[in-house]
Amino acid sequence: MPQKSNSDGGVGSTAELDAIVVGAGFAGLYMLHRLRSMGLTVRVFEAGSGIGGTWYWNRYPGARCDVESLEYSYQFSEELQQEWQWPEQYSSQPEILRYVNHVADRFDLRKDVELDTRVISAFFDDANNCWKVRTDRGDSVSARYCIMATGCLSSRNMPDFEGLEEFGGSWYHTGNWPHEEIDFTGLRVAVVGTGSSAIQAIPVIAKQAAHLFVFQRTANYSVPGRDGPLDPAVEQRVKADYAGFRQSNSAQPFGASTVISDELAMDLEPEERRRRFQTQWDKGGGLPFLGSFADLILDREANAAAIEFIHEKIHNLVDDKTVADLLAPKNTFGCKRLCVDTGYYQTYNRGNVTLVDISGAPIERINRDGLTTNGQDYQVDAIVFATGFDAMTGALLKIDVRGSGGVKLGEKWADGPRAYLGLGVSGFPNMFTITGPGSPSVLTNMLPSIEQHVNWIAECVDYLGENELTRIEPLVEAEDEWLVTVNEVASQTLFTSCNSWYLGSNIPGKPRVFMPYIGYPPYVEKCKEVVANGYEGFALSA
Ligand code: N01
Repeated sequence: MPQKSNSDGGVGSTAELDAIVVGAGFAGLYMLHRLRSMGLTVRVFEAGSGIGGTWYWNRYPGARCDVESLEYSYQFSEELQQEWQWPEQYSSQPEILRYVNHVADRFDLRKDVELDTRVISAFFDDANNCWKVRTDRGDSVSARYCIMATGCLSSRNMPDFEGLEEFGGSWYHTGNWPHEEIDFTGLRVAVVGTGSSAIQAIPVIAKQAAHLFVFQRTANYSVPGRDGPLDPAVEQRVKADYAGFRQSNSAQPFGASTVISDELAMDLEPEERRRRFQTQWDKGGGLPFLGSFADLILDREANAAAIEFIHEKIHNLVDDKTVADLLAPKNTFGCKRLCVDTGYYQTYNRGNVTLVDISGAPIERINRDGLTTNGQDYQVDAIVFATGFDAMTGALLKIDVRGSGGVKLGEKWADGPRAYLGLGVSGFPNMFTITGPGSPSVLTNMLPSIEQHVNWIAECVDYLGENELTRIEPLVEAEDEWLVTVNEVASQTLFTSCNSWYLGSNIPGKPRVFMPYIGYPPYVEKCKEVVANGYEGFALSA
């Protein structure tokens, strides 16, 4: 029965709930916690059979986070961050999933999460200023606010390979890995793709498989992760002033503790520059290497110096020169997400691993026994597709989202996403997107970015309730200006110089638009400014 909400967020609402949250990953769960603490009624719909989002689905062998554990964690509860003990410097997928489940129990979140329930449509009801949401299990619920916590890398990219249905073996996608242990022992295995997921999985699968064929279309840059146990002294130091640690991280360009050098690469003598790269390489991790100099993704010469260093490393690590040449990427360093690995390049020295170059000849077809490329057949028992995601917009556009006047989000975004600050979309009142396109999201440590968005949205909802306002949406002009800003900043970098999922160019037919905003601290300032100026750029009404 629809109830008249009596909570702050639902003044005068005929909606059943104050808010619906789509997705129970890190973003959705914290959103639930925040809104519920404000006394609002909230329901979370989650397509998976468990919570955790990315870390629920991506259970492939070797899956691990490339941001340090002490930072890739919630900061909203001092008790939580003091209590939790991370065993490793960089957490493995099972450990992160254990953590997020602990958080759900500790804050009693599960009772408002409906698992195994996919939202199929969300329509804005202009007359009542609320959202009507339908799910694949037949729920039909209305709420004042619809908050999309659908994730940036959650809609899998499964290319339409001809003949896949004929394949006689088993096949997997890294982003939808089975929950039971998959044992490749004694099998001939194909891995398609050489992005971050593949680069983590390949060394593990190679140790089990009778033979592993890696189908590489574009070589990727990877630096060693150098995972290890978390140093108790580091943990103690951070925990002694966790708030201070978080505060200083938020001032860094990626919102992570890595300090980005303010020196320019070409200001150093070649030997000195090399020593710096070597130090960061030895330290391990993607951000430390990217932060070797201030201008690696800004200046061509600096970029070329990083390329030269990594190429040399690949040639030192890989015995066969032809294989090393193929593994050495040709594109701009850092314009695709830098990968982090544990023994990736060395894996190609194993007798049971073959690199198959498909840069000039795509996979032609899949048949009962395996794959064919360049006229050659590769017989395999299993195929692992590590082919990535329809990033940042894919999950949202899978839902039939219709705003004011029935406008479809898919139509509004036909030429690429348009959103104000990655938080809201004009024409889609009372809808918020957590780490949506136009926000720094994927170019930062996701956890603080998620918390910053959730806090902003919660405070906004509180403000609307306090002021008896029932409707908020970005102004078209503000949204347009923000899009210009996002593009201007990106065009000053080398990010746009190669095809990447940041640009949507990994998905056939997707408009080529640089989606994230580069620069965490200025972005956070901008969000604060918008609030200080009475939600500047948004239209608010009762
Ligand atoms: O996906 P990707 P991912 N035929 O898009 C290839 C995060 N992440 O899942 O480059 C043949 O990077 C494609 O080739 P090409 C991280 O942000 C983080 O690996 O398009 N090949 C590419 O090699 C990361 O960036 C962590 O030419 C095809 C690969 O598949 C993001 O998730 C770990 C093909 C896809 O690589 C996505 O990573 C894992 C086709 N038809 C992921 N289609 C950590 O924190 C695609 N490919 C460490």
